[in-house]
Amino acid sequence: MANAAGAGGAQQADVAVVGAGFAGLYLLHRLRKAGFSAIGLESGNDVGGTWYWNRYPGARCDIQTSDYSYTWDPELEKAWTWSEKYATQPEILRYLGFVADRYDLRRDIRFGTTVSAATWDDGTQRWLLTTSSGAPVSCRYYVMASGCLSAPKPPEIEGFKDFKGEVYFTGRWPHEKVDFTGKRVAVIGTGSSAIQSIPLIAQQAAHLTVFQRTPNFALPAHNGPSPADRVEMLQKDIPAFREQARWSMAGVPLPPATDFSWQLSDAERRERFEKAWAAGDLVVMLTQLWADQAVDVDGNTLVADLLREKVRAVVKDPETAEALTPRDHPFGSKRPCLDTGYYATYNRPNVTLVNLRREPIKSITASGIKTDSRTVDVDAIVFATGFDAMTGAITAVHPISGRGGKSIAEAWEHGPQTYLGLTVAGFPNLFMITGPGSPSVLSNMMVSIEQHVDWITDRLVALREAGFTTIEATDTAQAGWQRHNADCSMITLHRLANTWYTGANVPGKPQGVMPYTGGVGPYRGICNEVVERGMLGFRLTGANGAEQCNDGEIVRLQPDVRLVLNLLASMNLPPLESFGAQGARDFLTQFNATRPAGRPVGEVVDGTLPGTDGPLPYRLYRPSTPGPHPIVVYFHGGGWVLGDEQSDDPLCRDLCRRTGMAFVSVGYRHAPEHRFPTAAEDSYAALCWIAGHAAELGGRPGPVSVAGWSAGGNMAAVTCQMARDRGGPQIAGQLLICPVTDCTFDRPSYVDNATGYFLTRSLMYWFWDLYCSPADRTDPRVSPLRGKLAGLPPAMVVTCEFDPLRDEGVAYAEAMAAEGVPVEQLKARGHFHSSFAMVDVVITGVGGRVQMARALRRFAGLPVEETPTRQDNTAQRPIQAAAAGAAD
Ligand code: N01
Repeated sequence: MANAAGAGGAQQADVAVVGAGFAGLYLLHRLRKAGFSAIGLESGNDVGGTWYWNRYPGARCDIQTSDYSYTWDPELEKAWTWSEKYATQPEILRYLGFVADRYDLRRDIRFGTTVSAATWDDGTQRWLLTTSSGAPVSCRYYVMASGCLSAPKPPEIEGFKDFKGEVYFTGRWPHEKVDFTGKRVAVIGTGSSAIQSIPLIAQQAAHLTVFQRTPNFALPAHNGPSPADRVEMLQKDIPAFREQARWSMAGVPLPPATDFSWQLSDAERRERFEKAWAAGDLVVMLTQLWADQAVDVDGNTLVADLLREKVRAVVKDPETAEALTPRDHPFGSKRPCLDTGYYATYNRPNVTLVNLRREPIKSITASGIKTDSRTVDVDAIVFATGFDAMTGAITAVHPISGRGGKSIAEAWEHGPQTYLGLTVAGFPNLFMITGPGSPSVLSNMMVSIEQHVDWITDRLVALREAGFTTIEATDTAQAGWQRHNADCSMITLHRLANTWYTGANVPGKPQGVMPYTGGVGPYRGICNEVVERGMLGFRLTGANGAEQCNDGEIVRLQPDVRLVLNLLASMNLPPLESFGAQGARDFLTQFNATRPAGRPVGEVVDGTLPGTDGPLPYRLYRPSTPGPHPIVVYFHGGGWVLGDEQSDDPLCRDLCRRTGMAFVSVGYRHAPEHRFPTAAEDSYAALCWIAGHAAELGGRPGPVSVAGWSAGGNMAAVTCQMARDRGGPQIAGQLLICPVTDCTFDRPSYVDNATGYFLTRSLMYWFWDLYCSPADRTDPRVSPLRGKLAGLPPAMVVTCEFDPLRDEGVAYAEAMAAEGVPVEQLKARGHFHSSFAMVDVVITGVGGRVQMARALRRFAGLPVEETPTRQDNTAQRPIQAAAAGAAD
């Protein structure tokens, strides 16, 4: 309980909490249990938050209520039973009232009170809050539990004030019953609120006119009792169910689909889709169809097309059906909706849809709404026009002034900047629950709210125990978090739509994906890691000058690279070199069998070609476009010891599709059976044969290009030097991906990345030892950096930040450039040695491979802007931007 009086008449509290919704109530409960005095400030006259304000007809949750409940007290879970799969707003509000009573929370909340200003005082190291009623509040910590969708967007339509009829906002619905019987009603907007309310308003109104700017994807809720399988799953082991939700991607215990769309037949895809449609569950439709549905435009289009069919199947008037069909954004990139009879409502004779894309609203008049081509007179207008989401409740409601008097609105002038979505540099002791930069609205809010409340409360306890009184994010940590968020947003498709997730719905708002798209489980892991690493990225201060600042960035790896490396670390594998050569080969075969199969290309042909000492296998990948195609001779990775012509299959397929060029992957012989210079000589012999038999392979005669990854990059570099020195063949260009270029092991990347990034320093030592005796190591056929570099073909050299081979790749690129070779470098930030080979696993590698494909096309004299297939999630935006996501 907060003290009633203190210095200057302010009410004193350890913590002030704005908002008495799900977040605020749980926080007040936890703070009290932890022995802090706390005061809740709530503008509504009772608890409920979003469920207090959003009382419009049809308002329900759209995450199953079994998942949309508090989980922090097992007794509470037993004490409440939801009546439906998706509870109504009144039932959810009753639940929150029940919780407030059960834990006696109302006594700490000042209702009907808004904060008019919050100011940090550096002298007292406290926040001072002025409020609309009651005494000001002085608190050590200030927590915004004010919700993500709680600041309704003002109606920015001209003439709004002239309307003489009834006006309603879905987000501020009156507490009294609203009766539309016999009335002409307009609804503006077709987001979740509109889609829930339109069918019910249509049942009452004499006529309903819906003004739609952008159609949205909506699925039937199939509401009713909670599904038996769900109830059974929950009841079988409640703690396990909850724990699984906490570590999932979306906060619901559903492991994501693992099959890729191209591995399924049309019939199999339809079957999955219909099953998801029948489930009536957004999370099922968003995550359970195929692995590429949320990360790849093509995989997503397959779902979106099936959803679009459903609209046509219900809505009888074809023009109305077309207008209701979303075509401008991938499914899931804008918040999809759950409906009950939404599309069928448009078959009613008393409902009209006005397509604002065809006839925009010009103004609101005294009697109705005027578009470009008609005036619709109405008795009531319902604004279902949404919210100034995520930042609105923090910047637009009251000024929050931090260190030096700077307001948070100023700090976020160009978009929200946070550390972990929880704190803001320059605003000590300020926390946000589910703020921008945290998973919040892209997750089951219950899971995210509880995680934030627990994290904050645990930190406050730890600060108290350690004698610290302030906590503040550092600029470095915050900038790193922004970068990490931007990296995450390159994986999903949210950035491809204009939505409230990106700020696009509010005129003038800075744009960018605001919620964290990396998933609630990974996010939880990161928040825990911040603590484990000594409050990394926070400055803590206390009495007598006590200070602790462990500065740094919590995530420097690309998000998907981090997941891959964490997974590998959790497997606790012995070092690869400990298996011996054959054992390591067997391991690689098994490892490769578990990776996503590469995507289809026009044709794959296996064959042999004559090598220096007998036949060598090759695998030819032909694009689906008519040939002949320019040829790329490809050399696989594996440290001259492992791999074969098929072991980089997904990468070859990917580059074949992106370039529209034919790839011939060569099976050169390996050490220790065949030591240096066998691999180099085999590779050169294969190059000569392929160049000489281009037409036979369906290739375009003329210069070929070479490409390779890792030791294959070494082969590609070496064969270019051999071809130059031995009279051909002519090479159009070389793509070297993380190549071995030199036998020196003391460059910084060998030291910095010696362990922890899969390719280790000791594994490289082992490869070198098996392939090449020390006396041979300076030979340019294995250390091309030691060779003559003038006169080599144009090159693209790709290096990864967290790769022992990074610096020798950069050195090779620089040395070639110094000798006049045209060189393009791609320095992939946050990536590791295998990033670009792990196609469809390391999604953030897409931008880099787009850039590589452009280089290969340029080498071959093909137009680089042409995209042969629309296979990656970068297809809808400029390729340069895609590449920038992966590279510095
Ligand atoms: O708001 P919205 P909402 N002229 O922003 C249109 C959650 N929620 O309140 O798309 C004409 O989605 C706007 O058009 P456009 C849920 O997360 C949950 O419906 O910008 N039209 C859009 O159609 C949801 O996503 C539940 O082109 C204008 C609509 O108004 C979030 O809250 C229920 C306009 C606004 O849709 C917000 O949903 C309800 C203008 N000037 C809400 N301005 C549950 O079931 C805006 N529009 C849990």
